[in-house]
Amino acid sequence: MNNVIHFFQFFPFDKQTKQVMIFAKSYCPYCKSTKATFRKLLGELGLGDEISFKVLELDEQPENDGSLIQNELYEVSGQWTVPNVFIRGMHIGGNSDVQDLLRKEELPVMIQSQSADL
Ligand SMILES: N[C@@H](CCC(=O)N[C@@H](CS)C(=O)NCC(=O)O)C(=O)O
Repeated sequence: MNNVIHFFQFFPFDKQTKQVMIFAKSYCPYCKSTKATFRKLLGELGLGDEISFKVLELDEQPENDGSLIQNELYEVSGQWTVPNVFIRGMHIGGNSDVQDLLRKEELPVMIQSQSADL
């Protein structure tokens, strides 16, 4: 039996759990933008301690685990590119989606709202 890592090991699908999960690649400029956006926003909202913010760099995983996780991400979300962002287990999309939500002032709401609102 091998030790294949599955992407779902990295975040709970419990919508009550306040978590932002970003699948990224360390060299990807879109990922850098998304990570910076969330770090800034969580800081501005004073939620740095309250919300778990996780980043998994696919290109820094051992062996070909990153590719396997990327395949699974595609199966689950229909999205192949990174960043691939989830809030409370809900698929949000890539950097352009994140920046759109930020512009429309919907991102803070999505981060803060209770599960019933989503
Ligand atoms: N429109 C996408 C662009 C993302 C994108 O093109 N990411 C590149 C890496 S910089 C990618 O995932 N390429 C395919 C791959 O790395 O497998 C977004 O806004 O997130």
